[in-house]
Amino acid sequence: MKGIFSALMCSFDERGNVNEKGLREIIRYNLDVCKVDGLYVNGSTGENFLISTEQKKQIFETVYDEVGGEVPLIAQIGSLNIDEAIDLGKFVTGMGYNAISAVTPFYYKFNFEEIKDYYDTILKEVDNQLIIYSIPALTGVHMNLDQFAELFNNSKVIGVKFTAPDFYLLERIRHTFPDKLIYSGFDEMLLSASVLNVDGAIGSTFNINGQRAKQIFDFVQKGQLQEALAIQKVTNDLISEVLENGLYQTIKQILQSKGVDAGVCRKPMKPLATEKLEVANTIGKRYLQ
Ligand code: NGF
Repeated sequence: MKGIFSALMCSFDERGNVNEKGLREIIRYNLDVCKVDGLYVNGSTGENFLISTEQKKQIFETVYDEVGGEVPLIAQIGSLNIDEAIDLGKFVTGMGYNAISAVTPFYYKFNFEEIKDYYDTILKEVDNQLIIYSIPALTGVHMNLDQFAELFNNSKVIGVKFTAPDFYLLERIRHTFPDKLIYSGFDEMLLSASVLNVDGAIGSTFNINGQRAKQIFDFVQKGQLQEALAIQKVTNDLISEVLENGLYQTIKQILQSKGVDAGVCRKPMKPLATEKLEVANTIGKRYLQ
């Protein structure tokens, strides 16, 4: 469960249906070319919050089938509808997913007691281990060290996917909970998080740039910071251009240019205009041979 996990992309057709053949190709690219250590399924990058329960299950099944035990799988089952979260948690647990993960409930500005109750309720019903998905910039949910401690009190909560640029809090969590799994969530900050001894990272750009992410992580583990920095620099050049051009659409187009049927993004995300398609292809050629 340690190392570089891709926040797996999903291939959708023009009508928003899951393209299973394309999804399998994305998985193979991740495993065979990017050589990632695991997959995080139906996260933000998987456009999870834009799809139906049936589609989520279809994706969980297809991924499980294609991976066939090659790497560990984490299923993001978090939903504002707690019944859906429990249903999905049971579904993936029955299939054999190594862990579940759930984004902190958002939109209604839940207080911390409600957030804690959300996780405890899921874990009473689902016989699996859980990784908290904390992404304050998108959810508006900011938790402090004491609140993480309360969530970690539940022994089935085995870690956190920490997607925030708060290295003070990250260091405090690492120091206070040496036995919990901590995954860094911002790919452009992988080196800095690795220095703080995170156990791994989960990210969108690993779908195309997983090999460099693995190198950064490995160099830091070996204490070779200058080597890690050189690769983080190229990685950040790539990430800046991808962000500028449209994050998920550009990653999909780069995959497409590598022969992977990555499809399009779900509405309301818009397809790339022609000039931006060309920019995406150029980024792919420049950084990912
Ligand atoms: O896409 C976002 C939104 N964050 C991802 C990652 O934290 C999301 C990150 O890789 C994720 O893991 C998931 O799909 O659940 C960024 O895309 C990357 O660092 C570029 O900024 O913030």
